[in-house]
Amino acid sequence: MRYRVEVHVDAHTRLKAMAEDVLRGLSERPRSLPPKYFYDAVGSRLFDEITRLPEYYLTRAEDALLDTLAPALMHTLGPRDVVELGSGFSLKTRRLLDARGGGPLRYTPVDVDETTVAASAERLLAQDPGLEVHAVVGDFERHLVHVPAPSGRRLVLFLGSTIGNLDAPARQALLGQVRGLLRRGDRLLLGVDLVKDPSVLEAAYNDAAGVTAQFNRNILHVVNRSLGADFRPEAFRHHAWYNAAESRIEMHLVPEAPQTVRVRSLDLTVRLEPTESIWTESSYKFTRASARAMLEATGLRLDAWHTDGRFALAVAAPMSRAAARAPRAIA
Ligand code: SAH
Ligand code: AVI
Repeated sequence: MRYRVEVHVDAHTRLKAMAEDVLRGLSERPRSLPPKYFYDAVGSRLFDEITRLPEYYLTRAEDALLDTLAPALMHTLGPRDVVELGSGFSLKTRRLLDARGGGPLRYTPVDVDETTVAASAERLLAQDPGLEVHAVVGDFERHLVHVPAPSGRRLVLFLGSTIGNLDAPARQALLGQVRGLLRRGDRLLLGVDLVKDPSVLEAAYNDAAGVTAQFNRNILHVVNRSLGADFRPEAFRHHAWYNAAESRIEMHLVPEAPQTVRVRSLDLTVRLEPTESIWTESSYKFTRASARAMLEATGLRLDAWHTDGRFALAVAAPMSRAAARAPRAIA
């Protein structure tokens, strides 16, 4: 059997988790919603559109880096087991899979959006006779324990700067789990967006065609549909700005006028004022030093750093237990 899918987010569990997250996020100040709820079928399609926008350089930059790096990486590492977190449409993954030059390989995409995972698996299997797909539909922060035992040398992919959508404690927790998926000789390939001129960063999240604004408002459509809320998404303004002190783009939804929102499933009523936004996403930007420190804090060694000056692909290896405990020499 070449295709297997395990779904770890049945509708009931997903709704329960979303209810808890939304209740917490809307009750706290600043109000917030977790970005993983952008990605229903519409949100995934809008993100795909974002990746082709002239202002959103991230995907093109990473794709070009992968194009250059893939043959040497796949040849040197020779993986037989590829796990990808937040795989989405697995478009860039093709570059890596193709570069192995055939041969058996098991691909394990892990993503919350089942529709996208299934469509991507079908496409990859049709194109690649040597491939076996064992998909895990779930939350990569909670369900990595369900990634099957390695079928050979493993390469874990975490592309697209999705690591940047997590704050520092969540990044550390997730990379710690990724470290647990790796054995000696295995590698992590991590895509990170770099700190740069704020005008370039802000343009990437404020495109002229307004697709990012639609993507941002989609989270309110998801909450309306899933939890019986009555947000009026069109009455919110998209606001994305670069917070240089925290090295992150912050994406917010600002009510144009006071709005009272009822969330039926939570028995919750919230009064939103134009002075208070809903914080929907952070997109952290890195330097080589900050990426290296982040990796080392979880027992991963920065092995190689490929960059075009805007985006970077970090190749990381698991440190031995002794090296992970030893104090780091100053570089
Ligand atoms: N890797 C692709 C897609 C990036 S978009 C690329 O580089 O273009 C981010 C992807 O991560 C989406 O497919 C979304 O569904 C998934 N995602 C976001 N949060 C997630 C979570 N907590 N668990 C699993 N998947 C998640
Ligand atoms: C998926 N993630 C890395 C994107 C980002 O750039 O933070 C999501 C996104 N948000 C707005 N535009 C794209």
